[in-house]
Amino acid sequence: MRLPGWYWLSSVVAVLAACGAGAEQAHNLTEELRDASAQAACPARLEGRGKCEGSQCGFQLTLPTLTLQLPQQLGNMEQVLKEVRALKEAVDSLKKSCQDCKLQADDHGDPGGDGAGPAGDNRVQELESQVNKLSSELKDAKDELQGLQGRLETLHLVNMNNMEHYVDDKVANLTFVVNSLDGKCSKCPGQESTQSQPVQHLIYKDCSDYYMIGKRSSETYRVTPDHRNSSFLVYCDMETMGGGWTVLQARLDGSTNFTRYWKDYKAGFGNLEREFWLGNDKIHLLTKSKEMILRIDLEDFKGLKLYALYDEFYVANEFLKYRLHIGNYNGTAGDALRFSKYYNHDLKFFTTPDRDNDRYPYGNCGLYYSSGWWFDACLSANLNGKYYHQKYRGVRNGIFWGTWPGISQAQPGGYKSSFRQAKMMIRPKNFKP
Ligand SMILES: *[C@@H]1O[C@H](CO)[C@@H](O)[C@H](O)[C@H]1NC(C)=O
Ligand SMILES: *[C@@H]1O[C@H](CO)[C@@H](O)[C@H](O)[C@H]1NC(C)=O
Ligand SMILES: *[C@@H]1O[C@H](CO)[C@@H](O)[C@H](O)[C@H]1NC(C)=O
Ligand SMILES: *[C@@H]1O[C@H](CO)[C@@H](O)[C@H](O)[C@H]1NC(C)=O
Ligand SMILES: *[C@@H]1O[C@H](CO)[C@@H](O)[C@H](O)[C@H]1NC(C)=O
Ligand SMILES: [Ca+2]
Repeated sequence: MRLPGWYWLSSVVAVLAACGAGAEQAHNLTEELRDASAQAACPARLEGRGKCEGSQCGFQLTLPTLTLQLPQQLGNMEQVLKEVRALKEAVDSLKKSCQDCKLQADDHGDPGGDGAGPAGDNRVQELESQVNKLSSELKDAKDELQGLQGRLETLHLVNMNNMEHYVDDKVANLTFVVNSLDGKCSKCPGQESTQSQPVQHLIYKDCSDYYMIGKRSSETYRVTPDHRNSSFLVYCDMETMGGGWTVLQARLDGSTNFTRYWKDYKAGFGNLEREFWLGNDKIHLLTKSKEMILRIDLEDFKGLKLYALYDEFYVANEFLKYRLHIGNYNGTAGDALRFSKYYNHDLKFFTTPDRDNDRYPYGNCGLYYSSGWWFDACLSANLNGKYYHQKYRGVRNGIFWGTWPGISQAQPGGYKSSFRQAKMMIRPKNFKP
């Protein structure tokens, strides 16, 4: 009997060979950077210097009259290096578990096992050498850049984002391969349960992944919900109801203007530590990557705090105008997103003052209510309304939650109540704190 794992392994290594081309292509960043779309904005070139021998491969930075600004990007390289080192450890442990596996197979005198075992072993070694190579090249590149920094600090630099995306992508790809290999390889036939030891998560898709590795402080973390896209920072709430929440939106003092255009809501705006909208593209990626629940926390100026929980939450992509999907409601604040037959934000498109996708035929709800939101015709909730520091009169364009105590008794021309705080955050449905 042959070990099915080894067969599988060989196809994975084929994939790896392509991405291991990563290790080779890293020699030739020139090519990668040329491909990148942002290249037009990047007059500088980073290229392999001469022939690359073994893992020693220098980088040369060619600068016309330009721009350098390294520190932040160097920080990112540091991060990548760390990830590559962690990958290397994962490969080491994989290698070990595969060896153990092979010994075990030999013990059982598996007749068909000969050849397959050692071949698999070689492939893990190959994997290891690819990781080593990538790691040392990254280190060279980093040293080189650090060396340059002194000389170039008066200049303004290079759009390093291309390189960052490129490297991120390679690391994500390697990680994916290592993680999948682990699932197959660490299980020896006949010894499924005792042997397997999950490889440490190397890609954090959202805040719950940070929670799982023991992070308990509420602050910003870098997440990669989809390894084909670049990673980005999010604010994690590690305290509310068990923690692990990725915050999508926060209002607390009116410091950020939420009357914004489509492109702003798409990319996100504000300050992650204070008030912000994370951005519709990011929200889409986060909610696509795992099944999420939504929690909304609200507080009024009397100090009343209530919440709403939706057991599903998904935001479609831009092509589908970031259409909202919410599940069943639970909580204390009332189901204002699905208020009635006539006011229902579920399954509505996103509307901004410059992009009318709402159900109101005579005008743009986003323009009238000064915000970007999944307007119906028009609203029973709007957490992106204006921040009023006290009750106000006129158009109800403040932060609004239609099921809030007392709100329905308000007179049409009278005062409207306002909110001190609002927050929207998500967490995987299957998360158990
Ligand atoms: C890894 O990269 C290779 C080549 O770039 C690609 O063909 C492959 O699909 C990638 N694998 C994953 C899991 O993205
Ligand atoms: C890198 O890519 C460029 C452009 O495709 C090519 O001309 C050059 O020969 C490559 N260099 C190496 C070392 O492969
Ligand atoms: C917010 O931005 C909008 C659009 O640019 C502008 O009209 C409005 O005056 C701003 N509000 C505040 C309070 O700055
Ligand atoms: C993810 O990639 C797609 C396609 O390249 C792009 O349109 C989108 O803006 C990216 N999202 C983020 C959050 O970077
Ligand atoms: C709502 O949440 C509470 C507290 O978590 C739980 O006890 C209750 O069963 C939930 N109700 C529904 C309808 O899911
Ligand atoms: Ca309309």
